[in-house]
This record gives sequence, structure tokens and C-alpha cells, in this order.
Amino acid sequence: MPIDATLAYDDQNIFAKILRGEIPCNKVYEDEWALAFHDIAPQAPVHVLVVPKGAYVSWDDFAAKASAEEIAGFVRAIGHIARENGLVEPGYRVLANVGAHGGQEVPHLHVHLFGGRPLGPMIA
Ligand code: IU
Repeated sequence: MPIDATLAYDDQNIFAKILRGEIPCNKVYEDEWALAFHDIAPQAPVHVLVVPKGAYVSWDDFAAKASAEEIAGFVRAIGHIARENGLVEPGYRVLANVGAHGGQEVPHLHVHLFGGRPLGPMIA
């Protein structure tokens, strides 16, 4: 069920629990700014979720409230994961669903990183 991305942050959301180590994940990468793990229902040969360490509901919340340092660290982490997994050539897709119309289901910002096959045109 898609969420309202303007909700207050709930630290009981599933990705907050994964960040705290209360629930396991299939980890791909971790640094000061981000944790990345394989999506449990992959839509492509590579489908990684990249989650910022800070308490942000959505991309909108992050863009409005995160420091420049947090934003830079998170964006760099996404690029690093793509490079380390050999996705830069032939290419990949980065996607953030926001709110009800965006189809966002988990109320902690996460970016989907897809690759490993031609992904086709964007679906609106
Ligand atoms: P969305 O952007 O909020 O729609 O994406 C949520 C994603 O989180 C979706 O692709 C799920 O398969 C994925 N996911 C997960 O990897 N592990 C979980 O425990 C849960 C959802 I809940």
C-alpha cells in the first residue's frame, strides 16, 4: 500500500530496523552515509536498495532537510555501488518512488538501483 510521503518519520519502519541490525538484510555495501542491500523481490538481475543512514521518510524529506554533506555522501555511495558492481558500462537505472502517486511503500527513503539487463523505456 503506497504511503503518504509527508508523514512524520516512524523509527519502527522496516528499513529503520534493518539499519539498526534488528532485522537482517543481504548487504551489498555500507559506509557512514548509506546501507545498501539486495531487494527481496528483485525486478532485474541487479536490484539493490540504497538507504541513507539518516531518518528521512522520502526523497522529498531528504532534499528538504539533509545536510549538503549527507546528500553528497549518499549520492556518492550510489555511484560507488554501481561502479563496484560493474554497472556503469553497459548502464543502469536509479529510481526513487515518492508518496502515493510514486508508489512508495516503505516510509524510509530508499533508492532502487537496477541493472544487469536492458531495462527498456521508463514506465510513467
Ligand atoms: P518502494 O519504492 O517503497 O515501492 O519499494 C519498496 C521495496 O522494498 C520493494 O521493491 C520491496 O521488494 C523492497 N523490500 C525489501 O527489499 N525488503 C523488505 O523487507 C520490504 C520491502 I517490507
